[in-house]
Amino acid sequence: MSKKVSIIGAGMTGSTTAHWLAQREIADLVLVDVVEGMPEGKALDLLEAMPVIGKDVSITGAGGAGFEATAGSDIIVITAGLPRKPGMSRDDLLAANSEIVGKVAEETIKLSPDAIYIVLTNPLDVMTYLTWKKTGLPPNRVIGQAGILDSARMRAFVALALNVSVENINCYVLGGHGDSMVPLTRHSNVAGVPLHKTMSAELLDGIVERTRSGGGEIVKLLKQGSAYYAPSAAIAQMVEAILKDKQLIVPAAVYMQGEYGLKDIYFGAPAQLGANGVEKIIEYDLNDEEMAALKQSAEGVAANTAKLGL
Ligand code: TXD
Repeated sequence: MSKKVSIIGAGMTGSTTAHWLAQREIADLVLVDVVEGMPEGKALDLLEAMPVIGKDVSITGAGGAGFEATAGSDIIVITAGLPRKPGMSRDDLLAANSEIVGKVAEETIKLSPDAIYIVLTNPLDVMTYLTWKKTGLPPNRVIGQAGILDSARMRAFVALALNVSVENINCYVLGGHGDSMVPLTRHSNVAGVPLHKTMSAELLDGIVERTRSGGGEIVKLLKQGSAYYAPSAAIAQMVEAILKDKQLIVPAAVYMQGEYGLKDIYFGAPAQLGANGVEKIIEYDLNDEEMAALKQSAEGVAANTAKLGL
């Protein structure tokens, strides 16, 4: 039986997620949006591309928030909500997006009680927490996407600086998905060589800074909307890890139950993804400075999570 992945929010990240997933031919896809016609149109367009790339995938769209089409999903991806405008922080989106995401979670869980949720909507850590609360699922079945993207940005900048294949570059960005994210330079490496041994401290500092403001750099260039190719590629990697039970370790927003000394927040940490969603949270050996940076990031996430009043 085919697996089913429903993507709620057929905007830039949602439709691009469908694009990456269709190429992988791992699940039938449903695109849902409040806008009428748009998800149907995008789904049909993508479906018509399948003969060209030789993939047999069912792709359907449902406008007017037609959640019935999502019934029986194995994975629900939530990208519904507003993106940032130039000058806005991710946290500025909290009020508007919590209304949207809360409703999406409540409606979809009724139709897919066994689903695993992957959340993208900003402010990411808080929206993932909200989804967990509203669905009532165990925390391993609700995951937020941020860390793969933030780490991929850092990997891309290192690859550019060193002229080395992106495949050789391992970078780990933990913490909240915001300006206080924590790029772990000590744990990052180029084919096993610690990052700081491959470049000057100035160059590395510049890469860390560019990683932290990587989302804003794109928002500023686009002038309308925010990044979508890399974020959606990250979701597709998570979906694949779950559907294929890969036990893939990636940084993701996961529910903290004492790991890194943190509790009752969704927060970016290395997580092993498999058929049950989050199979395990990996704890790195962190020094005092790294722990302090994580703690500071966590305080921001906790303060924002408290605004939900849940
Ligand atoms: O790494 C990350 N976590 C992020 C987060 C990376 C990129 C984008 N990130 C956030 O995802 C971004 O800040 C936004 O909060 C979401 C979605 O970004 P996207 O770029 O896809 O925004 P769009 O193109 O505006 O698409 C959002 C769609 C749009 O088509 C709306 O009509 C729809 O969401 N929408 C809804 N769909 C279904 N149901 C409801 N209620 C609804 N409300 C809006």
